[in-house]
Amino acid sequence: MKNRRKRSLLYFAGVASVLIVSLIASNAHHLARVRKPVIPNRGANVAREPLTPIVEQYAPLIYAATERCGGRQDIISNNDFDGDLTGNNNWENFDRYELKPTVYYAILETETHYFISYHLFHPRDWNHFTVWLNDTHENDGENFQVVVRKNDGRVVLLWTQAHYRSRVYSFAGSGIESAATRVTGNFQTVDSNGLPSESGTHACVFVESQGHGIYGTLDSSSEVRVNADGSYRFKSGSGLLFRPARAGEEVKEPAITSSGEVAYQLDSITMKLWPLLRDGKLTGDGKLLDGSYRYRDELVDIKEVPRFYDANRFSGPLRSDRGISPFALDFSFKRGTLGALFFNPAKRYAERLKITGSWSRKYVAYPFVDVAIFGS
Ligand SMILES: [Ca+2]
Ligand SMILES: [Ca+2]
Ligand SMILES: [Ca+2]
Repeated sequence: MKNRRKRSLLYFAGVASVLIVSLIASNAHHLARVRKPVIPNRGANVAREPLTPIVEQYAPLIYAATERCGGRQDIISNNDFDGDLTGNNNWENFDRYELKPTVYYAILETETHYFISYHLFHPRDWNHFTVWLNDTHENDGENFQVVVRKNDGRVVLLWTQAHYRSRVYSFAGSGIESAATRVTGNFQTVDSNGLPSESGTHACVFVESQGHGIYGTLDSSSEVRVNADGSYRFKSGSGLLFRPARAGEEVKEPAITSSGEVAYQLDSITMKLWPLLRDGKLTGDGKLLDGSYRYRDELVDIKEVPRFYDANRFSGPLRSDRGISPFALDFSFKRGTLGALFFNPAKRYAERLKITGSWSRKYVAYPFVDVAIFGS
């Protein structure tokens, strides 16, 4: 009897030791400072489109909190940094290739407004300490969008996405008020000199470290403060300001991730990713994106609106595909309306918010009509 109890105790002590050792082993890499790799970024050149100059004029300032040790994982990157549009090798290739700070965009124009969708990609959603559950995942994506009033050039709305939820920011005089969706509050813009200004064209957003949720810089969840003189301070003391690259300026991964300004490049989703989605080459296991819902309204019928990046690294009971895709824009993540803010924002905002003043639903040169392959 005594021997059996002793054997049980030894058995449980052994199991506990194995668990503790493997927990330590699986977290050991978090202790190491993540260094910039030597293999150059393998991404394709950026694509431009006729309205790219408008996108450049309104290019956002991105205040990204970074972790002092693992800050490289908080750098926004092109999603083909390893030379392919395959999602499920990005966790592994993260350590091998340089990242190239990139902001993806898609722009739609109506008779009265511009709608500019932005997408930020990180190869890893990460955490300091993992317990083998869904606290980290391969590939991470989040979106935000600005709405510009054409008659005076003002940015009248900022919409941001954080962890499958979203927020709307606007101001008195924008003609945009709460209705079915609540307006969270005001947002910040800066002028071409980097100074906060109501008429500034560059919206300011804050991006979290690790989970990479996006908020307006005036939101209560923002961990950066942008001052009247354009200076800024991160709550944690560690962060990067990603700003649009100047003409001829080289865009490259920063060697230091705890402070400083980093130039980013702009790349067109409409020119680069949309043709692949339209032709069925972008979604499914082994491709870049996955987990699609259909979106259709009176304007467009998209059979596949991918919700996630494709991935194969374990991230919990809901499978490994994670990180929001560049097309998955809406106020919720629900089937039926997901994609509405990407493909038909003029209609979607008018459904969810109280909008007064001139607001056209008629697009100029709508680029997503060529969807014959998806029509049924
Ligand atoms: Ca890849
Ligand atoms: Ca993988
Ligand atoms: Ca998949």
